[in-house]
Amino acid sequence: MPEKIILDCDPGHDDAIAMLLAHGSPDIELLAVTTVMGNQTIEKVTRNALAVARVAGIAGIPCARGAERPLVRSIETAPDIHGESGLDGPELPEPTIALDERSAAQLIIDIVMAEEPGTVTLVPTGALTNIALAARLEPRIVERVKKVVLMGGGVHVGNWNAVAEFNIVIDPEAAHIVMNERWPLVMVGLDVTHQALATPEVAARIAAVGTPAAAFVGELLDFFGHTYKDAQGFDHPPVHDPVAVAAVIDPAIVRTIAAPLTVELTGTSTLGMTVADLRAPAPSGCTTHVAMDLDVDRFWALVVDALERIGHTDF
Ligand SMILES: [Ca+2]
Repeated sequence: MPEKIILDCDPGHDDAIAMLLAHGSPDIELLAVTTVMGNQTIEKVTRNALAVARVAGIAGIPCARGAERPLVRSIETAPDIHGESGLDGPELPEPTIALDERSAAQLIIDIVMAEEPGTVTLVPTGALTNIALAARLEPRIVERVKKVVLMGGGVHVGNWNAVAEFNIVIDPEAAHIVMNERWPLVMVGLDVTHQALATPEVAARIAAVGTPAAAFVGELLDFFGHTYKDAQGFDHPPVHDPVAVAAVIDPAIVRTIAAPLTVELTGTSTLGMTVADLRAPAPSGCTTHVAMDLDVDRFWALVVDALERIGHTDF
């Protein structure tokens, strides 16, 4: 049985690839796509999500717009990485699917409450604002969700300050809520996503798929590679978000450790740090896990396979 997921994202170059992987994988049933501000404003990332849905050939599932600002703080975006549109590089097609009228948080609640308990996995690849709002608005979702597999954070490493990752630090209060709920949670952070580098060899394998969607990914990676080089000094860009989807497709693709996990909310130099207590053994009943290593070859094989299965889309 494919794993049912809701992808909550802020496209975003790597979010777009996460959407394509989720749609193209035979082991995933994509129930909905929801958006959250982050890489760009909610207007821009929502438009991008709908455009990517067309590129991927995603249809017949709801897509809903979510939070336009963090719970407490002012909005912070990442144009130096994702450009002014949030998805600079390829030309974006006009969306062909309409936005659901519900908020992202409400759509998440409606789906989780309608599906069998223990069957829906939440995959947030942006700030955790929508997930936190949904958990507060309908606390019963916490025991009904199968697990939360999020891209964000890192074990005491950062990309937005010395120890904080972007998705977490732009709404640390939301992350604190999500990480301190009792649902099973896997943090797919920088420790593993910095291993998911789009090398020239990877780009060549994607180009060889030879479809419009694969060419679209190639243009995304080209732009992403330049900004990651300029802004963060990477020779090859880390493609963060699809790693969380891959960890749902095949949990063995990441090596995880059970560890109590929370978020620093008051640090003077460590705001947004994800604090994992790695002192063994983890307390019994610990529901949080951190990913530490990635099977890089298997990861890219899943991405290429998904693109091949998507085949030719019309956009
Ligand atoms: Ca993202």
